[in-house]
Amino acid sequence: MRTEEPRTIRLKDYRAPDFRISKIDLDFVLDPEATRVAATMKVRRTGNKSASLTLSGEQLKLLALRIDGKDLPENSYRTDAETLIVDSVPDEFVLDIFTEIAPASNTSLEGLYLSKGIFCTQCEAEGFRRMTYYLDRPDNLAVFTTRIEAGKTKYPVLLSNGNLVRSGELPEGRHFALWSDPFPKPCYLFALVAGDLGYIEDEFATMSGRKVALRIYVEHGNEPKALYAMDSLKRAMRWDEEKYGREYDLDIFMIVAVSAFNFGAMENKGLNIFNDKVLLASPETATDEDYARIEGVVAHEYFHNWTGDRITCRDWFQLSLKEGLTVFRDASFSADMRSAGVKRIEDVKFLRMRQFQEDAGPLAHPVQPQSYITIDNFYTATVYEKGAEVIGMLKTLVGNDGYRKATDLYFARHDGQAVTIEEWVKCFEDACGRDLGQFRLWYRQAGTPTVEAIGAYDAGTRKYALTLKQTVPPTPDQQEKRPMQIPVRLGLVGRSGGALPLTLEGENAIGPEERVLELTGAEQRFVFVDVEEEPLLSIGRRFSAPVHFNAPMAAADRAALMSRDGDPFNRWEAGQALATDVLLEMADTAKSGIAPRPDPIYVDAIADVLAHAAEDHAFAAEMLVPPSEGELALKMSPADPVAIHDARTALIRGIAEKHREPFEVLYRNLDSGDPFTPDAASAGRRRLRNVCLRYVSAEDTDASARIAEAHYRSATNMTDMIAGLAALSRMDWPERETAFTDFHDRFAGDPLVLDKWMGLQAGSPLPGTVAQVRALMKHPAFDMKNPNRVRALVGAFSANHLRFHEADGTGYALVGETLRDLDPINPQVAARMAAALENWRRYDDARQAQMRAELEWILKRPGLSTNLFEVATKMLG
Ligand code: 0A1
Ligand code: ZN
Repeated sequence: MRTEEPRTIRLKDYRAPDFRISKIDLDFVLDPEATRVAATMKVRRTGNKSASLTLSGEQLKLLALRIDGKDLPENSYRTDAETLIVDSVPDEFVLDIFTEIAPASNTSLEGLYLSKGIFCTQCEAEGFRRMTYYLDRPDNLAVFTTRIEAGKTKYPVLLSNGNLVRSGELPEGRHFALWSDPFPKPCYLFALVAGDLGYIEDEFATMSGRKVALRIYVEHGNEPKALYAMDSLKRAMRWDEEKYGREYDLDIFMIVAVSAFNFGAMENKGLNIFNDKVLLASPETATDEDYARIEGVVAHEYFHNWTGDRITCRDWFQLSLKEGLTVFRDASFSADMRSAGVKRIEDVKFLRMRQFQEDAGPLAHPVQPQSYITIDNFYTATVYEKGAEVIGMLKTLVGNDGYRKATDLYFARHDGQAVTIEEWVKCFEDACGRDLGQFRLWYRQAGTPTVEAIGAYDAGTRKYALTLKQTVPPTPDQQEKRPMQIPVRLGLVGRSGGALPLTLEGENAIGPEERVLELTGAEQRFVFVDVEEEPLLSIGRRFSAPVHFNAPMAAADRAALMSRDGDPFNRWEAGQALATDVLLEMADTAKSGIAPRPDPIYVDAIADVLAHAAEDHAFAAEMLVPPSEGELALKMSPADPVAIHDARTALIRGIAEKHREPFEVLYRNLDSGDPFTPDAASAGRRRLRNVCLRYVSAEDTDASARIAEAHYRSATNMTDMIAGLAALSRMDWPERETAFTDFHDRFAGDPLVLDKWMGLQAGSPLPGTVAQVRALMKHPAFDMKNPNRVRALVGAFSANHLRFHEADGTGYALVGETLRDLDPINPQVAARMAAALENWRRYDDARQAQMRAELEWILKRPGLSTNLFEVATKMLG
C-alpha cells in the first residue's frame, strides 16, 4: 500500500517558470551500466527575484554541480527523489550538471534505455529528467547540442536531433558525433540513438527546392522492410506542403525503428523513433492493416514537425493542441491516400469502441483535462481521437477556406512558441470572424452528448419539422453540463431513393441536398418546406459530431437507408443501427435460454450489399461486418457476454445460410491470383474476400475447418494467412492445431509475426482460452519487458469479450495478475492496459465483484506506481 498520496497537478495552478534555460549542451559517454551525462545550460532568471532554482530529476546519480565554472559546495543545494533545488543563484549563469544513469536496468522505457542492445531515448512526457536535472516542462524552449561518445564496434551509429556538425575517432576503439539542432525546443523532443543499425536512404526536394536527406534506420537485415515507410514519408511530406503549406526545415530527417517502445512512435525533432511494429512491413510479414497503420503513423509523426515541434504546448493540459490536431491531419492524409468513406468508418468504429467507452466510465475527462496525477495516463482516446473530432467540427463550421485561413494564421502567429488550446481557437475566431465561445465547451466538458432527432411530416402543408434535442451526461467531477454547439450534417431521402432538397422555412431559393444545421440550444426545431413526400431522415452524415445520434426509426426504414442513403457513411451507419437493434433483441432471447433467430429484415437487406459489392470492395466489407461484441456490450445493461456472443454468432450464421450462393461466388471470384501490392484497391479486394471467408465458414463444422485451412495454405501474403488462421481459431478441429503449428514454425524467428500468432489464440472464443494464454506466457517468445509482446498476448486477451469476462473470473485474474507483475517493470504500459477493467460497472453483480476485487488487490500492492495508482483509484472512485 502507498504511504503517501501522490500529488495532483491542476491547470488552474499553471505558472510560468522563474528561470529560463535558453541553451543546453549535452555530452553523453555511453555505457549500458553507467552512462555519464554532462549538461551545460545557460540559465536566466525571468521571474521572482528571490526564487531558488528548482529542476526536475529522477533516478539520477548526481556527480557534480557547477555554477559559472565553480563547484557548488554540498550545502548550497538539495535533492530529493524528484527535484534539485539550488538557493541564491545569480540572475544569469552557466550551470554544469554531471550525472550518471544506468540504461541497462531501465525497464520503464522512459529516458535513456536499451532496446536489443541499441541505446535509445523516450522523453515525452517526462523522460528527460531521467538523464539530467532540467526544466522538464514544455514551455521552456532551448537550443540543444549533443555530443555522443561510445565504443565504435558496438555503437557505430550515433544520432541526435538536428544536423551533424562533426564526428571522429577517439583512442581505444571509441568514437564520437556532435549534433546541433538550431530550432529551440522543449526537452520532451530530445532524442539520442546509438547502436549497430542498417539504414535506407532517399531524398526529398521541398516546395522551395531545398534537398532533404531521408534516412530510416533499422536492425541489419530489415532494410527492405522499411521501404514502405519511406514511400509513406515522401507522400506525407508532399501532402503537408500542398494541403497546409508546411515545408520541412532541417537538412536531414531520420527515423529509427526499435523493438521495445511504450507507444506507437515519437516525433522527436528531426529524429523520429518508432516502435518497429508500426514501421516494418513486407508482404510476407505484414497485413494490409499493418501497411495502412504504418502509412498513418509515419505521416502522424512527420506532421508533428509543425503541429507539435515548431509550435508546441505550453503545458501538458494542452496536449490535444498537438495530438488532436495531428490525428486530424493524419486521418485527412489517409483519407486522401485511400478511400475517404472507409477511413471514416474505421475511425468512427475506433472512436466508439475506445473513446465513447472512456467517456461513459470512471476515467472520463475533457479533451483538455483539468487535473492529473501523472500525465502519462492522459495519452487517451479522448485527447487524441475526440480531440481530432473537435478539429473536424471546427472545419465543418468554418468551411474549407476558413479552415485554411485559420491554420495559416496559427502557423504565422505562433511559430516557435509554446501555446494553449485557447490560442488555437482564437486563430479561428480572428481568421473567420466567428464567435466560438460556446464551441470551446468541446474542450472543457467531458461525456458523449446525445442528439435525439424527431421528425414529423405534414402531407397537407408539405412541411417536415425536425426537432433536435441534446443532452450531455454527468461525468466524474462534472455534474452540470451546458448545451454544446453541434454541427449536424443531414439529408432527407425520398422513398424512391432520391435526395430531397433541404429548404428551411423563410428561405427563398431551393436548398441543397445536404446541409449542416448548428444545434446550439438544448432543443431546437427546424422546419423544411416543399418536401414532396414523407422523407427518411439521414442524420449525422460522415459522423459530423462525436455524439450519439438517436433517431428512432422502423426496421424497414433503416433497411431502406442501408441501400439508398446518398451518403455511404450513413448507409453503413443505418446497417449498424439495424444490426444493433436486431442483435440486442437476439441477446435478450439468448439470455432466457432460447436459441435466437435473426430478424429477416436485416438478413434480407444484406442481399443488396452483396449485389453491389463489386462497386467498392472495402466498403462492402464494412457493410458485412455487424457491430463487435465489445460495441454491443456498451449498449446492453447489464452486458451479458455469453448472450451477446451467441446472438452475434447466430446472426452471422443466419446471414450465411440465407445468402450462401452469392457469398461462395464472391469468395471464388475475388481470388485474383495477382502478386501482392499494398494499394487500397487490392487491400479492399482481400478484405472483402476475407469477410466472405467468415461467412462461408460460419458453421464451424469440419467442412468449415477445411475451407479455412485451404485458405491459409493457399495464401501468398500475411493478410490472407491471418484470415485463414483467424477462422480456424474459432474452431475446435484438428486443422486448427496443424495450421497454428505450421505458422509458428515458419515465423519462429520473427517476434512481430509471432505476436499475431499469440494474439489470434488469445482472441479465440473457444473454452480453454484462459489456460492457453497462461501457457503462452511461458513461451520463449513472450517477454514481459517488451510492451509489444505483452500487448499482443494479454492485451488481445482483454479485448476478447467472451473469454475475458469468463463467468468464473479466471479471465480477470489473469489480467489482474499480469498488471501487478508488469507494474514494477513498466508502469506506463501497466496503467494503459488496466483500461480493460474500466467498464466493470456495466456487468452483472458477480462479475462486478470479481473485477472490483482485482482492482482492490492492485491497490494493495507494495510500491505501486503512481500511474497504476491513479487509474485504479479513479476506476473504483
Ligand atoms: N507523441 C507521440 C506519442 C507518445 C507519447 C508518449 C510516449 O511515451 C510516454 C511516447 C509516444 C505521438 O503522438 O505519436
Ligand atoms: Zn502524436
